[in-house]
Amino acid sequence: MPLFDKQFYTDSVLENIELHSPLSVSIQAESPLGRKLIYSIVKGNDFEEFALDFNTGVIYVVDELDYEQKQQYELTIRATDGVFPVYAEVLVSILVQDVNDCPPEFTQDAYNISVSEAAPFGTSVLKVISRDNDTGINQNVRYEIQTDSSNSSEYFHIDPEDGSIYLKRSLDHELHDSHHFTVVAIDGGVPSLSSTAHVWVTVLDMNDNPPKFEQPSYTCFLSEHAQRGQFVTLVTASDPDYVDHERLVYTIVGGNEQQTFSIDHTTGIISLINMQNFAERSTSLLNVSVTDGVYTSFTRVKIEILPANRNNPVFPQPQIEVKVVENQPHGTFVTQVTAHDKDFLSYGDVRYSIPSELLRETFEIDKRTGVIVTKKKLDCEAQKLYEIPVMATDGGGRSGFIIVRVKVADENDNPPKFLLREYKA
Ligand SMILES: [Ca+2]
Ligand SMILES: [Ca+2]
Ligand SMILES: [Ca+2]
Ligand SMILES: [Ca+2]
Repeated sequence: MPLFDKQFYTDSVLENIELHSPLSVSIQAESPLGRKLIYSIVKGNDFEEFALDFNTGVIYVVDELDYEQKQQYELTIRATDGVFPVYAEVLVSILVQDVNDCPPEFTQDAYNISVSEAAPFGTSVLKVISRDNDTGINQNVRYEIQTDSSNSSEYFHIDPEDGSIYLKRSLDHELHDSHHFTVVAIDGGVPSLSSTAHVWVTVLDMNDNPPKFEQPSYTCFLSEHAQRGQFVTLVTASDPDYVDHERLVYTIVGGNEQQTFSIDHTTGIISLINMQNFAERSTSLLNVSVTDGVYTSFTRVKIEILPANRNNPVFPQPQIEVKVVENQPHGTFVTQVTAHDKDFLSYGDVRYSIPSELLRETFEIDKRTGVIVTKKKLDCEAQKLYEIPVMATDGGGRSGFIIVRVKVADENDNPPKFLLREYKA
């Protein structure tokens, strides 16, 4: 009967061994009769990963081994006498050794998460998990964030040991409404293997900004003829927070004591609603607010009333009478007339004139002050009385009149005495 040189054999082989490589184990049996022996595998090679040289007993690996599938083989090798049907068997234990041939694998290729911009730094937002089918250091995984163009690594930090992702700083929906980065899992093999997964972060909007008026102040004009319900102006505010876009509320908070104006709370349209006393002042100044429910901002709305020319200039009396001593030099003061006009601006701005060409040869009026002076010496003997029509005209062409009666006094008399005598008579 053949006799093996060992009671059993062991060998180990890397799982990535090249096909048709021999194992290092040397199996030897001898025939006591010195006859030639033939080797064969009789058991443990169901899938024919191994082949045996029947002459030499050298075992070859002929199909791929995979530590992750099968870590050990027990082959039964038979040595048979070439002449007589006698044989002996021995066990060969083949241990498959792990090599780092499995990359870590994430449980998901992509992670989609939503994080509120109100979440403070340090918040844990996600935990990525990977598996590595190797053993030992070949399956020890560490995690990293791959730096990418959008600088997401400024915002996120990953625990290299357990894959937890934290906020390094709080997010800002208004700045970036989403982030994307890749995480990489790297095993400890030499050389190492790695794989990546995408992380998509949607930044949820919160109300963290105040609304702002498009203009710090508004000026608009409204005719004095305006009617009830008439559009006055529109104020508009914007809010960087998307969640507030439909939420802004406008209010008049000052300058509207008589409730002359109203504002539409949602559109910001200001209209005229109370006609009572509305044109009393030429300017109204409203303080208008806008709020998103938390933050409030203000603007000023100046409403200028454009006047209508409703009134004539009016003199206090229809006529006045004055006396001027004869023979005074030209330029002598005669009198000053004043007319009033209730309208605003140019419609209330009065100019004076003497419409009579004939009288303008003798008298002159300052068109602004209403001061009348003589243009030449008066002669009591030639004309004792002048009746000067004076016209006051406003910027809209409306006018009023006064008659200025000028009595010419005799210079031979002492004027004060003359007056006294006149009163007595
Ligand atoms: Ca591995
Ligand atoms: Ca492996
Ligand atoms: Ca807001
Ligand atoms: Ca926001």
